[in-house]
Amino acid sequence: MNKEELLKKLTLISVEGKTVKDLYGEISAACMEEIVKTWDEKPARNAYYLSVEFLMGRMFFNNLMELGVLNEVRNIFAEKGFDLNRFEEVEDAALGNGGLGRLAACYLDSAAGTGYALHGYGIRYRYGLFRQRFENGFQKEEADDWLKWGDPWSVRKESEKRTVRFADMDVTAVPYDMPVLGKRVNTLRLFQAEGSERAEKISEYLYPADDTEEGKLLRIRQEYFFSAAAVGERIDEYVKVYGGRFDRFPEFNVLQLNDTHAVFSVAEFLRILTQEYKVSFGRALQLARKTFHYTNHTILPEALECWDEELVSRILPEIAAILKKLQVFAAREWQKKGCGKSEQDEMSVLRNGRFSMANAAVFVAEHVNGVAEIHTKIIKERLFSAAYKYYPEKFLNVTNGVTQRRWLMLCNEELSALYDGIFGTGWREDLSLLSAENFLRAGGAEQLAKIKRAKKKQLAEYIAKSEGITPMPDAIYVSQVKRLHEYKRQLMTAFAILRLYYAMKAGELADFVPMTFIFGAKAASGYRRAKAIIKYINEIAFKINSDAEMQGKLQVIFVQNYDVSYAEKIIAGSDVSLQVSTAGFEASGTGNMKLTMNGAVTVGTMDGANIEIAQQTGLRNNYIFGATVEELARINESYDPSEIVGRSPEIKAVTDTLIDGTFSDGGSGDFKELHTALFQGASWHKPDHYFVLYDLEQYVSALLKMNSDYRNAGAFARKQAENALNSAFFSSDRAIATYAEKIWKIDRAQ
Ligand code: 26Q
Repeated sequence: MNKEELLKKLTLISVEGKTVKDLYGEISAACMEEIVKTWDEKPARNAYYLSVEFLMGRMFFNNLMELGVLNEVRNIFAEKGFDLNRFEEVEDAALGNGGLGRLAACYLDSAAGTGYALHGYGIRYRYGLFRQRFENGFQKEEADDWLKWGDPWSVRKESEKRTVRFADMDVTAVPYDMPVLGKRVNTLRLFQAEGSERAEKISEYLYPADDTEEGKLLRIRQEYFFSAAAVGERIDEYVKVYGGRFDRFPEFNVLQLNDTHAVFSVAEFLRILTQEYKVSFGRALQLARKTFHYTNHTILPEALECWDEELVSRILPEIAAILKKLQVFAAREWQKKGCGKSEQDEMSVLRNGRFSMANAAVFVAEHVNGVAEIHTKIIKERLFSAAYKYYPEKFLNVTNGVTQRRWLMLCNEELSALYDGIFGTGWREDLSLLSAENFLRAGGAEQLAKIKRAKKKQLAEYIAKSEGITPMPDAIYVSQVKRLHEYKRQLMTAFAILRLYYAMKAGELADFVPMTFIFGAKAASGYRRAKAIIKYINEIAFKINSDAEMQGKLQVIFVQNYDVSYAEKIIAGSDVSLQVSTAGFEASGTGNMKLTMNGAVTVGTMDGANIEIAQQTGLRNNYIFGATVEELARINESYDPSEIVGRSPEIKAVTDTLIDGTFSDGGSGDFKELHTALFQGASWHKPDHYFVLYDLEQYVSALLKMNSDYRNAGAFARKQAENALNSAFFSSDRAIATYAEKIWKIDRAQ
């Protein structure tokens, strides 16, 4: 890339009479012109990340940073009287729901950043994840019209479009390529569905749920659409060079399935080889088993995809037939291995008229991985225990990671500059060069505390501007930012806040350091209890924030439309990270890593990657509480939440607010429903399925311990420093290097 050339070009752009959108388009286009010249040739062996979601976030600042021109361009336009931060109005492309989609984006970033040829395949949704507004405390959803800003960072490849066939229609898949910048320039290829009004529907909306409550034909169409386009393209490219013998296909193509959402690509691969190239089913399967790898991201039963055979047969009869045949082949293999009947049932691809996409993936994939140590243990011992027994060599753990380029260098320039001063700039490419010891010796803790104050101030200003409420300047900023889900237990945080509130009203907690709780979360539009929890927290926020006695003491803010760009601000400006899922439910979490990287201490449970975070950064620097997986397994049968409220008038007072009229749910009955779920059970779950009340007391104690530790500013800064400086393991550079070495067997470009 010719940096001088680019800067010259940018200098020539005039700002007179132009809108933010005009300038955004022009500057981006000028950068793209340079980028496409350097778009790398692919090496022989490439890995492909097949994901129905890529939550890329705003590309502008990231790409300018990667091009090494961000500061110069800032200055060039500042001189012209235009503040580049105006581009903060530009909406992100939110083509993902949450963790899984953002992980895909971090992985593309790290692969390009460290020089691995990893490319993405996905869907170019016309509308991304809905934009969230609160109306009287209720979540309202609005379409995310991200294209109104144009799409200057991708290139439509008209000549590379292809046809995807369904029984009832043909659909054209038109690729849009987005360069992913780093040491290499890789490609994220998103397919847009075209050809007819019905066809276009396929890529119109991202499914706004992170579970599958409503199994839908449209979802199957989406999954097959991009899976078939991707695999069809890989096969065509191969055949062009090597012809119709597929022996060497796995040598050049590594296909990583981001959860089961792309498992149709396996069936499509088998279909093309057997039907179009007359390869035998057995041989095609052998090849598939050297090509595909599967990552599991959830053990929630409602999120494990099972599709009705009838449904799949209706629109994809050949694919249904292939999946059935897969079941027959698998059963034959299991028979040979001597698997018992119940084991075979547990592993079956087709059972009771439903295809299990996870079992298909596990059977075919060469590798199956979980995303944190505890999660991998759970999939080995519980979710896929039979498969683990017969195919132990397939299973491995790759703990998730996050890219320090976006989640440190971009969102926390101040901390990054401090690191440069102490360590030189090498840490930017190798986070493990950070040393807590050297940092502390250089007086880093005090500096970090100063930076944290600055980032809190920036965050407070941003929240004030966006939400119309100003966070207290000297409070502890305590954040819980993630999708709204019962297992993530935002409701438990709400109860904990109420406990603190009532205690203070009763004149207790004299030494309490002021706290501002910051929530960010979207609820799936059809997930009633999740929406009720949002309303409940907003009611609590309203009550506490308007209570004169709480001024300067306690504050609750639920930000609207939490997205990647908002995350960048909250993550840099938080003192405390809340990671309080029910043990065994959060596969990994990645927000926990981002917050740790920015020096927040964790108040959290022994779940997902929290466990590894505590190991890496030290138990003494965090506040780990609550029941472990083992403990929950032990008490599960006998657990009775009403016993807890019977014992504790404080907890009773708090849960009663769901039904005693303290807060209004607008007459919807939603709060009552939350209460019912806690004490009677709901959705075929036992009472308090997520052990909210079981862990509540310990949660409050952990918060109070943290609060009292905060009084010792020096010691607390040291904790924050040890968290930030020991977070290298959670770089997605490490995760990608592990995938590359253990699963993909690909090398870094020299
Ligand atoms: C499936 C079928 C139909 C409609 C929607 C879905 C669907 C969509 C999204 C199912 C699941 C998801 C997303 C799951 C997810 O984000 N899981 C998270 O993955 C992260 C990255 O590994 C982990 O850190 C989180 O712990 C995990 O919850």
